[in-house]
Amino acid sequence: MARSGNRARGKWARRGRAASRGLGWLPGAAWAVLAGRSRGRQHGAGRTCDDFGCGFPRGVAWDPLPPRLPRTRGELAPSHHRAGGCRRFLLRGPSRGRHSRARGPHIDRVGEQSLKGSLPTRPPAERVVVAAVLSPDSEAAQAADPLAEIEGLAVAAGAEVVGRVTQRRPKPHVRTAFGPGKLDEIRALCKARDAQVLVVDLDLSPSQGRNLEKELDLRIIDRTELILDIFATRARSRQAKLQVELAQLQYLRSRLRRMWTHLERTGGGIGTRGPGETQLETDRRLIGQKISDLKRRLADIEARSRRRAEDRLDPNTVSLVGYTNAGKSSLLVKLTGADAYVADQLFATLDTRVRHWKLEDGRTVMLADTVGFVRELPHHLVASFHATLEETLHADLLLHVLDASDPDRMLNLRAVHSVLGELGADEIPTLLILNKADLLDDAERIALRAEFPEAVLISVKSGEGLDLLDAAIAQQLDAWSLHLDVRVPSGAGKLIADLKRVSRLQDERYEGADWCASVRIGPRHWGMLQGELRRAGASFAAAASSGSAASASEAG
Ligand SMILES: Nc1nc2c(ncn2[C@@H]2O[C@H](COP(=O)(O)OP(=O)(O)OP(=O)(O)O)[C@@H](O)[C@H]2O)c(=O)[nH]1
Ligand SMILES: [Mg+2]
Repeated sequence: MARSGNRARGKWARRGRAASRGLGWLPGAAWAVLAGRSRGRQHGAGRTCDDFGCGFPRGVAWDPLPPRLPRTRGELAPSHHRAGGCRRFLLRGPSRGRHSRARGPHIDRVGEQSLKGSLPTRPPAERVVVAAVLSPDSEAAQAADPLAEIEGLAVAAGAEVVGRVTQRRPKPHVRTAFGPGKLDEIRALCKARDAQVLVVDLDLSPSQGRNLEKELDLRIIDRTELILDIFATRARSRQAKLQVELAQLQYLRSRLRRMWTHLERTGGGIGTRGPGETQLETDRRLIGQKISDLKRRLADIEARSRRRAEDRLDPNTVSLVGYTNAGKSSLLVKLTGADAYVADQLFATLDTRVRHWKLEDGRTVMLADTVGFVRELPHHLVASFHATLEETLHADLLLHVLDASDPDRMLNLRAVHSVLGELGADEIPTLLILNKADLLDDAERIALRAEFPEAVLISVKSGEGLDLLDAAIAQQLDAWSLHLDVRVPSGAGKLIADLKRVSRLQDERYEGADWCASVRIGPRHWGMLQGELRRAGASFAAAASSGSAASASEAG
Protein backbone atom coordinates (compact mmCIF):
# COMPACT_ATOMS: atom_id res chain seq x y z
CA MET A 1 0.00 0.00 0.00
CA ALA A 2 2.72 2.33 1.10
CA ARG A 3 4.78 1.35 -1.91
CA SER A 4 2.04 2.07 -4.39
CA GLY A 5 1.53 5.43 -2.69
CA ASN A 6 5.18 6.20 -3.16
CA ARG A 7 5.04 5.11 -6.74
CA ALA A 8 2.10 7.37 -7.37
CA ARG A 9 3.84 10.25 -5.70
CA GLY A 10 6.89 9.58 -7.85
CA LYS A 11 4.83 9.56 -11.03
CA TRP A 12 3.02 12.76 -10.22
CA ALA A 13 6.19 14.38 -8.97
CA ARG A 14 7.84 13.65 -12.34
CA ARG A 15 4.86 15.10 -14.15
CA GLY A 16 4.95 18.09 -11.82
CA ARG A 17 8.59 18.68 -12.63
CA ALA A 18 7.81 18.51 -16.33
CA ALA A 19 4.99 21.00 -15.87
CA SER A 20 7.36 23.36 -14.10
CA ARG A 21 9.69 23.07 -17.09
CA GLY A 22 6.80 24.18 -19.30
CA LEU A 23 5.95 20.75 -20.69
CA GLY A 24 2.58 20.42 -18.97
CA TRP A 25 0.92 17.09 -18.27
CA LEU A 26 2.08 14.23 -20.43
CA PRO A 27 0.43 10.92 -21.18
CA GLY A 28 2.36 7.94 -19.89
CA ALA A 29 3.60 6.87 -23.30
CA ALA A 30 4.93 10.34 -24.06
CA TRP A 31 6.86 10.00 -20.82
CA ALA A 32 8.44 6.90 -22.19
CA VAL A 33 9.52 8.86 -25.26
CA LEU A 34 10.92 11.69 -23.15
CA ALA A 35 12.77 9.34 -20.88
CA GLY A 36 14.27 7.55 -23.89
CA ARG A 37 12.54 4.31 -23.07
CA SER A 38 10.68 4.21 -26.36
CA ARG A 39 12.11 1.68 -28.75
CA GLY A 40 11.16 3.84 -31.71
CA ARG A 41 12.80 7.02 -30.51
CA GLN A 42 15.58 7.15 -33.07
CA HIS A 43 13.89 5.74 -36.11
CA GLY A 44 14.32 7.41 -39.47
CA ALA A 45 12.44 8.08 -42.67
CA GLY A 46 11.10 5.15 -44.58
CA ARG A 47 11.12 2.80 -41.60
CA THR A 48 8.07 1.51 -39.91
CA CYS A 49 7.12 2.68 -36.48
CA ASP A 50 8.08 0.13 -33.90
CA ASP A 51 6.84 2.17 -30.93
CA PHE A 52 4.50 0.07 -28.91
CA GLY A 53 4.52 -2.60 -31.56
CA CYS A 54 2.72 -0.34 -33.99
CA GLY A 55 4.30 -1.18 -37.32
CA PHE A 56 2.69 1.80 -39.04
CA PRO A 57 4.86 3.25 -41.86
CA ARG A 58 6.70 6.44 -41.05
CA GLY A 59 7.21 9.38 -43.36
CA VAL A 60 4.23 8.45 -45.52
CA ALA A 61 0.63 9.55 -45.49
CA TRP A 62 -1.22 7.28 -43.06
CA ASP A 63 -4.07 6.93 -45.34
CA PRO A 64 -4.40 3.48 -46.75
CA LEU A 65 -8.11 3.79 -47.66
CA PRO A 66 -8.96 3.50 -51.34
CA PRO A 67 -8.54 6.85 -53.06
CA ARG A 68 -12.20 7.68 -53.54
CA LEU A 69 -13.25 7.02 -49.96
CA PRO A 70 -13.77 9.95 -47.65
CA ARG A 71 -11.15 9.87 -44.97
CA THR A 72 -10.72 10.83 -41.37
CA ARG A 73 -7.09 11.49 -40.73
CA GLY A 74 -5.97 9.85 -37.58
CA GLU A 75 -8.87 7.44 -37.67
CA LEU A 76 -6.55 4.62 -38.58
CA ALA A 77 -4.09 3.13 -36.16
CA PRO A 78 -5.69 4.98 -33.25
CA SER A 79 -3.69 3.12 -30.64
CA HIS A 80 -0.62 4.33 -32.43
CA HIS A 81 -1.64 7.95 -31.83
CA ARG A 82 -2.97 7.35 -28.38
CA ALA A 83 0.25 5.76 -27.35
CA GLY A 84 1.95 9.03 -28.10
CA GLY A 85 5.03 7.34 -29.45
CA CYS A 86 4.47 8.13 -33.08
CA ARG A 87 6.64 10.77 -34.68
CA ARG A 88 3.72 12.18 -36.64
CA PHE A 89 1.68 12.45 -33.52
CA LEU A 90 4.49 14.06 -31.59
CA LEU A 91 5.15 16.64 -34.23
CA ARG A 92 1.61 17.32 -35.20
CA GLY A 93 0.58 20.96 -34.90
CA PRO A 94 -2.07 22.03 -32.40
CA SER A 95 -4.56 23.04 -35.05
CA ARG A 96 -4.84 19.65 -36.73
CA GLY A 97 -5.72 16.22 -35.54
CA ARG A 98 -7.81 14.62 -32.92
CA HIS A 99 -5.42 15.02 -30.01
CA SER A 100 -4.21 18.48 -30.68
CA ARG A 101 -6.52 20.41 -28.41
CA ALA A 102 -5.66 18.74 -25.15
CA ARG A 103 -2.11 17.75 -25.77
CA GLY A 104 -0.90 19.54 -28.88
CA PRO A 105 1.46 22.26 -27.72
CA HIS A 106 3.46 20.38 -25.13
CA ILE A 107 3.55 17.22 -27.19
CA ASP A 108 4.94 19.31 -30.01
CA ARG A 109 7.67 20.51 -27.77
CA VAL A 110 8.49 16.98 -26.78
CA GLY A 111 8.68 16.11 -30.45
CA GLU A 112 11.05 18.95 -31.11
CA GLN A 113 13.26 17.85 -28.31
CA SER A 114 13.46 14.20 -29.08
CA LEU A 115 13.64 14.38 -32.87
CA LYS A 116 15.36 17.69 -33.40
CA GLY A 117 16.59 18.15 -36.94
CA SER A 118 16.07 14.52 -37.86
CA LEU A 119 13.07 14.36 -40.20
CA PRO A 120 10.55 16.51 -42.01
CA THR A 121 7.58 17.07 -39.74
CA ARG A 122 4.81 16.67 -42.31
CA PRO A 123 4.42 14.99 -45.66
CA PRO A 124 4.54 17.50 -48.51
CA ALA A 125 1.20 19.06 -49.45
CA GLU A 126 -0.60 17.24 -52.25
CA ARG A 127 -0.33 19.10 -55.54
CA VAL A 128 -3.82 19.64 -56.93
CA VAL A 129 -5.42 21.19 -59.98
CA VAL A 130 -8.84 22.74 -59.35
CA ALA A 131 -11.45 22.61 -62.10
CA ALA A 132 -15.04 23.75 -62.53
CA VAL A 133 -17.80 23.47 -65.08
CA LEU A 134 -19.47 26.86 -65.31
CA SER A 135 -23.02 26.27 -66.43
CA PRO A 136 -25.23 29.37 -66.68
CA ASP A 137 -27.28 28.40 -63.62
CA SER A 138 -24.31 27.60 -61.38
CA GLU A 139 -23.50 30.00 -58.54
CA ALA A 140 -19.78 29.83 -59.28
CA ALA A 141 -20.36 31.17 -62.80
CA GLN A 142 -21.59 34.44 -61.29
CA ALA A 143 -18.63 34.90 -58.97
CA ALA A 144 -15.85 37.39 -59.70
CA ASP A 145 -13.41 34.51 -59.47
CA PRO A 146 -15.34 31.28 -60.09
CA LEU A 147 -12.54 29.11 -58.68
CA ALA A 148 -11.82 31.17 -55.55
CA GLU A 149 -14.07 29.14 -53.26
CA ILE A 150 -12.97 25.69 -54.37
CA GLU A 151 -9.35 26.84 -54.27
CA GLY A 152 -9.86 28.10 -50.70
CA LEU A 153 -11.40 24.75 -49.78
CA ALA A 154 -8.50 22.83 -51.33
CA VAL A 155 -6.01 24.96 -49.39
CA ALA A 156 -8.05 24.46 -46.23
CA ALA A 157 -7.75 20.70 -46.83
CA GLY A 158 -3.95 21.09 -46.85
CA ALA A 159 -3.36 20.94 -50.62
CA GLU A 160 -1.15 23.10 -52.81
CA VAL A 161 -3.07 24.43 -55.81
CA VAL A 162 -0.82 24.23 -58.86
CA GLY A 163 -3.33 24.76 -61.67
CA ARG A 164 -6.83 26.08 -62.43
CA VAL A 165 -9.18 25.11 -65.24
CA THR A 166 -12.75 26.13 -66.09
CA GLN A 167 -15.08 25.12 -68.86
CA ARG A 168 -18.26 26.92 -69.81
CA ARG A 169 -20.92 24.40 -70.82
CA PRO A 170 -24.71 24.43 -70.68
CA LYS A 171 -24.39 21.55 -68.22
CA PRO A 172 -21.71 19.07 -67.09
CA HIS A 173 -20.87 16.33 -69.60
CA VAL A 174 -22.90 13.30 -68.66
CA ARG A 175 -19.95 10.87 -68.80
CA THR A 176 -16.96 12.90 -67.67
CA ALA A 177 -18.29 16.29 -66.48
CA PHE A 178 -15.85 18.03 -68.88
CA GLY A 179 -15.90 17.73 -72.67
CA PRO A 180 -13.27 15.57 -74.46
CA GLY A 181 -11.19 18.56 -75.60
CA LYS A 182 -11.10 20.00 -72.09
CA LEU A 183 -10.07 16.63 -70.72
CA ASP A 184 -7.00 16.68 -72.98
CA GLU A 185 -6.17 20.15 -71.67
CA ILE A 186 -6.58 19.03 -68.04
CA ARG A 187 -4.45 15.94 -68.65
CA ALA A 188 -1.65 18.04 -70.13
CA LEU A 189 -1.86 20.61 -67.35
CA CYS A 190 -1.77 17.99 -64.59
CA LYS A 191 1.22 16.36 -66.23
CA ALA A 192 3.08 19.64 -66.72
CA ARG A 193 2.45 20.72 -63.12
CA ASP A 194 3.08 17.28 -61.66
CA ALA A 195 -0.36 17.27 -59.99
CA GLN A 196 -1.50 14.22 -58.05
CA VAL A 197 -5.15 15.14 -57.63
CA LEU A 198 -7.88 16.85 -59.63
CA VAL A 199 -10.39 18.69 -57.44
CA VAL A 200 -13.68 19.20 -59.28
CA ASP A 201 -16.08 21.89 -58.08
CA LEU A 202 -19.10 19.68 -58.67
CA ASP A 203 -20.88 16.84 -56.99
CA LEU A 204 -19.84 14.13 -59.41
CA SER A 205 -22.06 11.15 -60.01
CA PRO A 206 -20.31 7.87 -59.22
CA SER A 207 -19.95 7.09 -62.91
CA GLN A 208 -18.58 10.56 -63.74
CA GLY A 209 -15.94 10.15 -61.03
CA ARG A 210 -15.01 6.70 -62.26
CA ASN A 211 -14.77 7.80 -65.89
CA LEU A 212 -12.68 10.84 -65.00
CA GLU A 213 -10.32 8.71 -62.96
CA LYS A 214 -9.93 6.36 -65.88
CA GLU A 215 -9.45 9.10 -68.47
CA LEU A 216 -6.95 11.14 -66.48
CA ASP A 217 -5.31 8.44 -64.42
CA LEU A 218 -5.44 10.74 -61.39
CA ARG A 219 -7.20 10.82 -58.05
CA ILE A 220 -10.43 12.76 -58.43
CA ILE A 221 -11.97 14.58 -55.48
CA ASP A 222 -15.35 16.21 -55.81
CA ARG A 223 -16.73 19.10 -53.81
CA THR A 224 -18.61 17.09 -51.19
CA GLU A 225 -15.64 14.83 -50.59
CA LEU A 226 -13.37 17.82 -50.15
CA ILE A 227 -15.67 19.52 -47.64
CA LEU A 228 -16.14 16.27 -45.72
CA ASP A 229 -12.37 15.87 -45.60
CA ILE A 230 -11.90 19.36 -44.14
CA PHE A 231 -14.57 18.71 -41.55
CA ALA A 232 -12.98 15.38 -40.69
CA THR A 233 -9.60 16.95 -40.01
CA ARG A 234 -11.01 19.89 -38.06
CA ALA A 235 -13.67 18.26 -35.89
CA ARG A 236 -12.67 18.56 -32.24
CA SER A 237 -15.61 17.77 -29.99
CA ARG A 238 -17.02 14.26 -29.71
CA GLN A 239 -20.28 15.44 -31.20
CA ALA A 240 -18.59 17.05 -34.22
CA LYS A 241 -16.53 13.90 -34.83
CA LEU A 242 -19.64 11.71 -34.76
CA GLN A 243 -21.46 14.14 -37.03
CA VAL A 244 -18.66 14.08 -39.60
CA GLU A 245 -18.47 10.30 -39.46
CA LEU A 246 -22.21 10.10 -40.05
CA ALA A 247 -22.02 12.45 -43.03
CA GLN A 248 -19.12 10.48 -44.47
CA LEU A 249 -20.90 7.16 -44.14
CA GLN A 250 -24.07 8.53 -45.67
CA TYR A 251 -22.06 9.86 -48.58
CA LEU A 252 -20.24 6.55 -48.87
CA ARG A 253 -23.42 4.50 -48.83
CA SER A 254 -24.74 6.32 -51.86
CA ARG A 255 -21.50 5.49 -53.69
CA LEU A 256 -20.93 1.91 -52.62
CA ARG A 257 -21.97 0.42 -55.91
CA ARG A 258 -19.13 2.19 -57.66
CA MET A 259 -16.55 0.56 -55.42
CA TRP A 260 -17.62 -2.89 -56.47
CA THR A 261 -17.65 -2.34 -60.19
CA HIS A 262 -14.28 -4.09 -60.52
CA LEU A 263 -16.11 -7.28 -59.57
CA GLU A 264 -18.82 -6.59 -62.12
CA ARG A 265 -16.12 -6.33 -64.76
CA THR A 266 -14.40 -9.60 -63.93
CA GLY A 267 -16.35 -11.26 -66.66
CA GLY A 268 -19.93 -11.11 -65.57
CA GLY A 269 -20.30 -14.87 -65.92
CA ILE A 270 -21.78 -17.39 -63.56
CA GLY A 271 -20.00 -17.30 -60.25
CA THR A 272 -18.60 -13.78 -60.62
CA ARG A 273 -21.81 -11.82 -60.10
CA GLY A 274 -22.79 -13.48 -56.89
CA PRO A 275 -19.82 -12.60 -54.68
CA GLY A 276 -19.83 -8.99 -55.89
CA GLU A 277 -23.46 -8.54 -55.10
CA THR A 278 -23.13 -10.31 -51.78
CA GLN A 279 -20.22 -8.11 -50.81
CA LEU A 280 -22.16 -5.01 -51.81
CA GLU A 281 -25.09 -6.10 -49.71
CA THR A 282 -22.88 -6.92 -46.76
CA ASP A 283 -21.24 -3.52 -46.96
CA ARG A 284 -24.58 -1.80 -47.22
CA ARG A 285 -25.83 -3.65 -44.18
CA LEU A 286 -22.71 -2.87 -42.14
CA ILE A 287 -22.78 0.78 -43.11
CA GLY A 288 -26.50 0.91 -42.38
CA GLN A 289 -25.88 -0.50 -38.89
CA LYS A 290 -23.07 1.95 -38.25
CA ILE A 291 -25.25 4.84 -39.43
CA SER A 292 -28.07 3.83 -37.09
CA ASP A 293 -25.58 3.50 -34.23
CA LEU A 294 -24.13 6.95 -34.91
CA LYS A 295 -27.59 8.48 -35.17
CA ARG A 296 -28.55 6.96 -31.84
CA ARG A 297 -25.40 8.24 -30.13
CA LEU A 298 -25.89 11.69 -31.61
CA ALA A 299 -29.54 11.74 -30.56
CA ASP A 300 -28.43 10.93 -26.98
CA ILE A 301 -25.95 13.80 -26.95
CA GLU A 302 -28.53 16.10 -28.50
CA ALA A 303 -31.23 15.14 -25.99
CA ARG A 304 -28.84 15.64 -23.07
CA SER A 305 -27.78 19.10 -24.20
CA ARG A 306 -31.39 20.05 -24.99
CA ARG A 307 -32.50 18.98 -21.50
CA ARG A 308 -29.68 21.02 -20.00
CA ALA A 309 -30.66 24.05 -22.07
CA GLU A 310 -34.33 23.72 -21.14
CA ASP A 311 -33.49 23.56 -17.45
CA ARG A 312 -31.39 26.69 -17.64
CA LEU A 313 -32.89 30.13 -17.68
CA ASP A 314 -30.25 31.49 -20.00
CA PRO A 315 -30.14 35.11 -21.07
CA ASN A 316 -31.08 35.96 -24.67
CA THR A 317 -29.00 34.06 -27.19
CA VAL A 318 -27.50 35.96 -30.10
CA SER A 319 -25.93 33.70 -32.76
CA LEU A 320 -23.21 34.64 -35.18
CA VAL A 321 -23.93 33.14 -38.58
CA GLY A 322 -22.43 33.78 -41.97
CA TYR A 323 -20.22 32.71 -44.78
CA THR A 324 -16.98 31.06 -43.72
CA ASN A 325 -14.05 33.45 -43.10
CA ALA A 326 -16.35 36.46 -42.64
CA GLY A 327 -14.93 37.21 -39.18
CA LYS A 328 -17.49 35.60 -36.84
CA SER A 329 -14.96 34.14 -34.43
CA SER A 330 -12.93 37.35 -34.53
CA LEU A 331 -16.05 39.24 -33.46
CA LEU A 332 -16.71 36.78 -30.63
CA VAL A 333 -13.13 37.20 -29.41
CA LYS A 334 -13.30 40.98 -29.65
CA LEU A 335 -16.61 41.30 -27.80
CA THR A 336 -16.19 38.66 -25.11
CA GLY A 337 -12.45 38.00 -24.85
CA ALA A 338 -13.10 34.33 -25.65
CA ASP A 339 -10.22 32.17 -26.82
CA ALA A 340 -11.83 31.08 -30.11
CA TYR A 341 -9.68 29.91 -33.02
CA VAL A 342 -9.36 32.63 -35.65
CA ALA A 343 -7.62 31.96 -38.95
CA ASP A 344 -7.61 33.17 -42.52
CA GLN A 345 -8.92 29.85 -43.80
CA LEU A 346 -12.26 28.32 -44.65
CA PHE A 347 -14.04 26.30 -41.94
CA ALA A 348 -11.75 27.41 -39.13
CA THR A 349 -14.64 26.83 -36.69
CA LEU A 350 -16.58 23.57 -36.54
CA ASP A 351 -18.01 23.55 -33.03
CA THR A 352 -20.35 25.95 -31.36
CA ARG A 353 -18.83 28.22 -28.75
CA VAL A 354 -21.05 30.30 -26.49
CA ARG A 355 -19.85 33.17 -24.31
CA HIS A 356 -21.52 35.78 -22.10
CA TRP A 357 -21.43 39.32 -23.43
CA LYS A 358 -22.52 42.31 -21.39
CA LEU A 359 -24.22 45.04 -23.40
CA GLU A 360 -23.74 48.72 -22.59
CA ASP A 361 -27.21 48.87 -20.98
CA GLY A 362 -26.16 46.20 -18.45
CA ARG A 363 -28.01 43.30 -20.11
CA THR A 364 -26.12 40.08 -20.60
CA VAL A 365 -26.58 38.05 -23.79
CA MET A 366 -25.14 34.69 -24.77
CA LEU A 367 -23.12 35.13 -27.95
CA ALA A 368 -22.77 31.91 -29.96
CA ASP A 369 -20.23 31.29 -32.70
CA THR A 370 -20.70 28.31 -34.99
CA VAL A 371 -19.76 26.68 -38.29
CA GLY A 372 -19.51 29.00 -41.27
CA PHE A 373 -21.38 28.23 -44.46
CA VAL A 374 -20.30 27.93 -48.10
CA ARG A 375 -22.26 27.77 -51.32
CA GLU A 376 -24.14 24.51 -51.77
CA LEU A 377 -23.10 23.02 -48.44
CA PRO A 378 -23.52 19.24 -48.80
CA HIS A 379 -26.95 18.14 -47.61
CA HIS A 380 -25.53 15.20 -45.64
CA LEU A 381 -23.38 17.62 -43.75
CA VAL A 382 -26.18 20.06 -42.99
CA ALA A 383 -28.31 17.16 -41.78
CA SER A 384 -25.52 15.69 -39.67
CA PHE A 385 -24.60 19.03 -38.17
CA HIS A 386 -28.19 19.80 -37.36
CA ALA A 387 -27.53 19.47 -33.64
CA THR A 388 -24.60 21.88 -33.74
CA LEU A 389 -26.56 24.31 -35.83
CA GLU A 390 -29.58 23.87 -33.61
CA GLU A 391 -28.09 26.34 -31.15
CA THR A 392 -28.36 28.74 -34.04
CA LEU A 393 -31.95 27.72 -34.68
CA HIS A 394 -32.90 28.48 -31.08
CA ALA A 395 -31.32 31.91 -31.04
CA ASP A 396 -33.39 34.96 -30.19
CA LEU A 397 -31.46 37.01 -32.70
CA LEU A 398 -29.08 36.15 -35.55
CA LEU A 399 -26.10 38.34 -36.36
CA HIS A 400 -25.39 37.63 -40.00
CA VAL A 401 -21.71 38.56 -40.45
CA LEU A 402 -20.76 39.35 -44.04
CA ASP A 403 -17.28 40.15 -45.33
CA ALA A 404 -18.09 43.49 -46.96
CA SER A 405 -14.74 43.58 -48.76
CA ASP A 406 -15.43 40.34 -50.64
CA PRO A 407 -16.34 41.06 -54.28
CA ASP A 408 -18.69 38.06 -54.11
CA ARG A 409 -20.53 39.30 -51.02
CA MET A 410 -23.95 39.10 -52.68
CA LEU A 411 -23.38 35.44 -53.59
CA ASN A 412 -22.17 34.75 -50.07
CA LEU A 413 -25.21 36.48 -48.62
CA ARG A 414 -27.50 34.32 -50.77
CA ALA A 415 -25.58 31.15 -49.82
CA VAL A 416 -26.12 31.88 -46.12
CA HIS A 417 -29.81 32.64 -46.64
CA SER A 418 -30.21 29.36 -48.45
CA VAL A 419 -28.58 27.30 -45.65
CA LEU A 420 -30.62 29.15 -43.02
CA GLY A 421 -33.71 28.33 -45.05
CA GLU A 422 -32.69 24.67 -45.17
CA LEU A 423 -32.31 24.72 -41.39
CA GLY A 424 -35.67 26.42 -40.91
CA ALA A 425 -33.97 29.42 -39.27
CA ASP A 426 -34.98 32.03 -41.82
CA GLU A 427 -37.81 33.34 -39.64
CA ILE A 428 -35.53 34.37 -36.76
CA PRO A 429 -34.98 38.15 -36.49
CA THR A 430 -31.67 38.90 -38.17
CA LEU A 431 -29.29 41.83 -38.05
CA LEU A 432 -26.85 42.14 -40.95
CA ILE A 433 -23.29 43.02 -39.94
CA LEU A 434 -20.93 44.22 -42.66
CA ASN A 435 -17.45 43.38 -41.39
CA LYS A 436 -13.94 44.29 -42.58
CA ALA A 437 -14.84 47.95 -43.10
CA ASP A 438 -11.12 48.75 -42.73
CA LEU A 439 -10.58 47.26 -46.20
CA LEU A 440 -13.16 49.53 -47.89
CA ASP A 441 -12.61 52.89 -49.54
CA ASP A 442 -15.08 55.77 -49.25
CA ALA A 443 -16.92 55.00 -52.49
CA GLU A 444 -17.48 51.39 -51.43
CA ARG A 445 -18.78 52.50 -48.04
CA ILE A 446 -21.33 54.82 -49.65
CA ALA A 447 -22.43 52.09 -52.06
CA LEU A 448 -22.81 49.61 -49.20
CA ARG A 449 -24.85 52.00 -47.09
CA ALA A 450 -27.22 52.50 -50.02
CA GLU A 451 -27.39 48.77 -50.70
CA PHE A 452 -27.91 47.67 -47.08
CA PRO A 453 -29.44 50.64 -45.20
CA GLU A 454 -30.38 48.48 -42.17
CA ALA A 455 -26.96 46.89 -41.77
CA VAL A 456 -24.27 47.83 -39.25
CA LEU A 457 -20.85 48.52 -40.75
CA ILE A 458 -18.04 47.37 -38.48
CA SER A 459 -14.41 46.39 -38.48
CA VAL A 460 -13.35 43.88 -35.88
CA LYS A 461 -9.77 44.75 -36.72
CA SER A 462 -9.98 48.51 -36.11
CA GLY A 463 -12.89 48.43 -33.65
CA GLU A 464 -14.96 50.72 -35.90
CA GLY A 465 -18.74 50.48 -35.43
CA LEU A 466 -18.67 48.12 -32.44
CA ASP A 467 -20.53 50.65 -30.23
CA LEU A 468 -23.20 50.93 -32.92
CA LEU A 469 -23.45 47.17 -32.98
CA ASP A 470 -24.07 47.06 -29.24
CA ALA A 471 -26.83 49.67 -29.56
CA ALA A 472 -28.38 47.96 -32.60
CA ILE A 473 -28.56 44.63 -30.76
CA ALA A 474 -30.16 46.25 -27.71
CA GLN A 475 -32.68 47.92 -30.00
CA GLN A 476 -33.49 44.64 -31.77
CA LEU A 477 -33.94 42.82 -28.48
CA ASP A 478 -36.26 45.57 -27.25
CA ALA A 479 -38.23 45.67 -30.49
CA TRP A 480 -39.88 42.30 -29.86
CA SER A 481 -39.76 42.18 -26.07
CA LEU A 482 -42.73 42.77 -23.78
CA HIS A 483 -42.74 45.89 -21.64
CA LEU A 484 -44.32 45.05 -18.29
CA ASP A 485 -44.84 46.46 -14.81
CA VAL A 486 -44.38 43.67 -12.27
CA ARG A 487 -44.94 43.54 -8.53
CA VAL A 488 -43.32 40.58 -6.75
CA PRO A 489 -43.40 39.82 -3.00
CA SER A 490 -39.85 40.53 -1.85
CA GLY A 491 -39.67 37.08 -0.24
CA ALA A 492 -39.46 35.53 -3.75
CA GLY A 493 -35.77 36.37 -3.97
CA LYS A 494 -34.85 33.76 -6.61
CA LEU A 495 -37.64 34.88 -8.90
CA ILE A 496 -36.56 38.50 -8.59
CA ALA A 497 -32.97 37.48 -9.35
CA ASP A 498 -34.13 35.47 -12.41
CA LEU A 499 -36.15 38.41 -13.69
CA LYS A 500 -33.18 40.72 -13.28
CA ARG A 501 -30.95 38.30 -15.15
CA VAL A 502 -33.08 37.79 -18.24
CA SER A 503 -34.82 41.13 -18.63
CA ARG A 504 -33.83 44.72 -18.95
CA LEU A 505 -34.77 46.68 -15.83
CA GLN A 506 -36.02 50.16 -16.59
CA ASP A 507 -37.16 51.10 -13.13
CA GLU A 508 -36.96 49.36 -9.76
CA ARG A 509 -38.25 50.24 -6.29
CA TYR A 510 -39.62 48.66 -3.12
CA GLU A 511 -43.21 49.44 -2.10
CA GLY A 512 -43.87 48.01 1.34
CA ALA A 513 -42.98 44.33 1.20
CA ASP A 514 -43.11 44.21 -2.62
CA TRP A 515 -40.44 44.60 -5.26
CA CYS A 516 -41.85 46.67 -8.13
CA ALA A 517 -40.18 47.07 -11.47
CA SER A 518 -40.75 48.03 -15.04
CA VAL A 519 -39.07 45.40 -17.22
CA ARG A 520 -38.49 44.56 -20.87
CA ILE A 521 -38.54 40.81 -21.28
CA GLY A 522 -38.45 38.53 -24.32
CA PRO A 523 -41.47 36.31 -25.03
CA ARG A 524 -39.41 33.13 -24.47
CA HIS A 525 -38.36 34.15 -20.97
CA TRP A 526 -41.79 35.47 -20.18
CA GLY A 527 -43.22 32.07 -21.07
CA MET A 528 -40.75 30.41 -18.70
CA LEU A 529 -41.33 32.77 -15.75
CA GLN A 530 -45.02 33.57 -16.00
CA GLY A 531 -46.17 30.45 -14.11
CA GLU A 532 -43.68 31.00 -11.31
CA LEU A 533 -44.76 34.62 -10.96
CA ARG A 534 -48.37 33.54 -10.59
CA ARG A 535 -47.44 30.90 -8.03
CA ALA A 536 -45.46 33.45 -6.03
CA GLY A 537 -48.50 35.76 -5.91
CA ALA A 538 -46.95 38.39 -8.15
CA SER A 539 -48.99 40.72 -10.31
CA PHE A 540 -48.08 42.08 -13.71
CA ALA A 541 -49.53 44.28 -16.43
CA ALA A 542 -48.47 46.02 -19.61
CA ALA A 543 -46.28 48.97 -18.66
CA ALA A 544 -47.98 52.32 -18.75
CA SER A 545 -45.44 53.69 -21.22
CA SER A 546 -45.70 50.68 -23.53
CA GLY A 547 -47.58 51.41 -26.69
CA SER A 548 -47.41 47.85 -27.91
CA ALA A 549 -50.74 46.12 -28.27
CA ALA A 550 -48.89 42.81 -28.27
CA SER A 551 -47.45 43.61 -24.88
CA ALA A 552 -50.80 44.51 -23.43
CA SER A 553 -52.60 41.45 -24.71
CA GLU A 554 -49.78 39.08 -23.69
CA ALA A 555 -49.58 40.58 -20.24
CA GLY A 556 -53.29 40.39 -19.75
N1 LIG B 1 -8.98 43.17 -42.40
C1 LIG B 1 -9.78 42.57 -41.55
N2 LIG B 1 -9.67 41.23 -41.33
C2 LIG B 1 -10.52 40.66 -40.46
C3 LIG B 1 -11.53 41.39 -39.78
N3 LIG B 1 -12.23 40.52 -39.02
C4 LIG B 1 -11.67 39.30 -39.20
N4 LIG B 1 -10.65 39.37 -40.07
C5 LIG B 1 -9.79 38.27 -40.54
O1 LIG B 1 -10.60 37.37 -41.28
C6 LIG B 1 -10.09 36.03 -41.15
C7 LIG B 1 -11.20 35.09 -40.75
O2 LIG B 1 -11.62 35.40 -39.45
P1 LIG B 1 -12.44 34.35 -38.54
O3 LIG B 1 -12.90 35.13 -37.35
O4 LIG B 1 -11.69 33.10 -38.34
O5 LIG B 1 -13.66 34.08 -39.52
P2 LIG B 1 -14.90 33.09 -39.28
O6 LIG B 1 -16.10 33.76 -39.88
O7 LIG B 1 -14.98 32.69 -37.86
O8 LIG B 1 -14.46 31.88 -40.21
P3 LIG B 1 -14.91 30.33 -40.10
O9 LIG B 1 -14.74 29.89 -38.70
O10 LIG B 1 -13.95 29.69 -41.05
O11 LIG B 1 -16.31 30.25 -40.58
C8 LIG B 1 -8.97 36.12 -40.10
O12 LIG B 1 -7.75 36.16 -40.78
C9 LIG B 1 -9.22 37.44 -39.40
O13 LIG B 1 -8.04 38.02 -38.90
C10 LIG B 1 -11.61 42.80 -40.02
O14 LIG B 1 -12.45 43.54 -39.50
N5 LIG B 1 -10.73 43.32 -40.92
MG1 LIG C 1 -14.78 30.88 -36.97
